[in-house]
Amino acid sequence: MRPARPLRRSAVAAGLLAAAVVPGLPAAPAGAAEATYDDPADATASLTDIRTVAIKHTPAKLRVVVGFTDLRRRSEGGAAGLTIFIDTRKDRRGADFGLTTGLQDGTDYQLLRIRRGHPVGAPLTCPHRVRLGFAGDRLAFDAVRSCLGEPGRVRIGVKMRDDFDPSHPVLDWLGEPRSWTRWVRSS
Ligand SMILES: [Ca+2]
Ligand SMILES: [Ca+2]
Repeated sequence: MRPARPLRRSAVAAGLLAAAVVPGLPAAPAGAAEATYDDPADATASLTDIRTVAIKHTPAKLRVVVGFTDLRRRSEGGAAGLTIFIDTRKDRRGADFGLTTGLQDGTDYQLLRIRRGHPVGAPLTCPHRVRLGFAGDRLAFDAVRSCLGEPGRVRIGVKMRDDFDPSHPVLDWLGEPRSWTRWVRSS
């Protein structure tokens, strides 16, 4: 998978503005290192409809946890996959990194640099991993912060594509298509 087109530097979508900050954490954007977002059941043709996304940005690493309607080890049809776009630099338009992964057991995944909407160079080998939790319908992506150039703040976009029926792929974004979360600062 690769980004289909250059990512625009869009404002946070209305759906994301309504998202809730994790209870018990400071609600103010400045200094907050953790944020969660709900996404509606708006891609019900796919079991991997995106329902929640949680971001945790610490001095050590970035963690993104994506929750789905029903994450299963195997698909009876075509495969589904996920792209997490990671924006780390405001002075470069759009995403600076992208994580692509399948959503079935034993899948491969790749973390790539992105410039002007396109992957560049070989997959990164710095410490990062994707774990699929089928019991909890969750995907967890972790990357050490040095993988991403030690960014002071990050924002992400999340896109799911389900090719269960390849003639009718199902797409689901967190929020509006090509939208971003707010910036999440490292503590
Ligand atoms: Ca959804
Ligand atoms: Ca950028």
